[in-house]
Amino acid sequence: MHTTVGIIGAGPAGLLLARTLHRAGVDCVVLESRDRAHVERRQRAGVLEQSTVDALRAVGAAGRLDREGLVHDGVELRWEGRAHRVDFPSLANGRRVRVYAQTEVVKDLVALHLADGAALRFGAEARSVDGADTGRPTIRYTQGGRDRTLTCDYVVGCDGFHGVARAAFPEGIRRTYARAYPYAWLGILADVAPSCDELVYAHSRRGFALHSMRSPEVSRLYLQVPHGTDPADWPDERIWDELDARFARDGWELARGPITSRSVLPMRSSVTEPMRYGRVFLAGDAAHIVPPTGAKGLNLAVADVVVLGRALIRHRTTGASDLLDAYSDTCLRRVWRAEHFSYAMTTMLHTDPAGSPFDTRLQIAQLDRIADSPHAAAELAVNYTGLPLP
Ligand code: FAS
Ligand code: PHB
Repeated sequence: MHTTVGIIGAGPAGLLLARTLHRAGVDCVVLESRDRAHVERRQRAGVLEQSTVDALRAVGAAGRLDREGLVHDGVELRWEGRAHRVDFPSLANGRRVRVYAQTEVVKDLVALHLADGAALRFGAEARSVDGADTGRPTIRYTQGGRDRTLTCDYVVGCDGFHGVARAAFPEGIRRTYARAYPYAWLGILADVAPSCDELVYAHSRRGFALHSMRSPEVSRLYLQVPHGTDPADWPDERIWDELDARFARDGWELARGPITSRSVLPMRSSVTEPMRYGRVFLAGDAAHIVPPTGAKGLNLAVADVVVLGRALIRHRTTGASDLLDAYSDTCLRRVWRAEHFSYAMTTMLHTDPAGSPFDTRLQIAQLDRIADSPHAAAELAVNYTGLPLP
């Protein structure tokens, strides 16, 4: 079988790219190793930048998002008994964010793509990408117990951190920059109304905590835990007691409710350069990973495929390859900005087990600075709400 663009992975990156190309009449096939139910229920990100909302609107995939998404004009920081709200519109040229779960973005894109009769194959696991430096890169995959091949004009690896597309780049070409963090996140979903109208990021000497939400009835919360934590060691009572301690603030109470899901998420930063080799491209988590403290992961994936979709369509319709040739450099500038912001938010708010009291005082000084200086607060607001797309 042959297609113009072979896409590996039906996460936000692969699905948005496929919908963009399909609507422009560019033939593409998406190969997804898991089944539809798994892909649609995988709990991940929750905050969409304005640019992400605009990108989903541009492909007709923002109907439910516009109806159900929660518009947020700020976030609250808490530390040492202090609380400070960072206002987005006044500090970031009117920009704001939308709270709408990644699971819902994926459901919306899958439904639209299947309704269009587009080629989206579940249970199709890519094993390798060969011929990246030829005019006919080939994806070898298995589906229904059979080995198959898909020859392409271009291949885009949207297959996440553990995908296979990166391996198509020769060792001598691929450079990976990475940092691991000495902690992880325990994330929960709870059937209880959020105890705050906007997200609360809490620094505490016991560790970081984040209060987010999914709807007026469902809360999404995270707490910093040691590497290798087993979620089974954290029964509901222990989770709520620890969150209480970390969010503690006079006159504020954390509502409790049944926890319906819990999972541990490792924290890492990673960038693979370049994001293109020959006719194989990387987009989203396949190319870069950020710790979720800055709510950048999903939004970076969207930004990559907006740039790549524009470049592929231009090449197919005019023959010009200028945007394709600039893809990697164009995306990496934004990726590294987001990597730094995510690193800065993470190290400012988390308690390093090997850290000293001096480190804690530096974190408190950083947080005090954001509360006291509109310039420091604006830097956070501009990065959190996202830079305009290239
Ligand atoms: P994804 O990883 O979403 O999608 C890759 C797809 O490729 C998957 O469906 C996978 O099944 C498929 N695949 C992999 N190998 C394949 C193969 N060989 N053949 C075929 N298919 C293959 N970001 C935030 O901003 N906030 C958060 O709170 C947050 N929480 C996260 C929690 C977890 C557990 C993880 C892993 C990530 C989290 N992220 C968060 C980041 C996350 O949102 C990613 O940035 C986002 O999913 C990136 O989208 P994609 O690049 O499409 O990759
Ligand atoms: C979420 O709602 O899942 C979420 C929000 C903000 C973050 C990370 C996760 O920084």
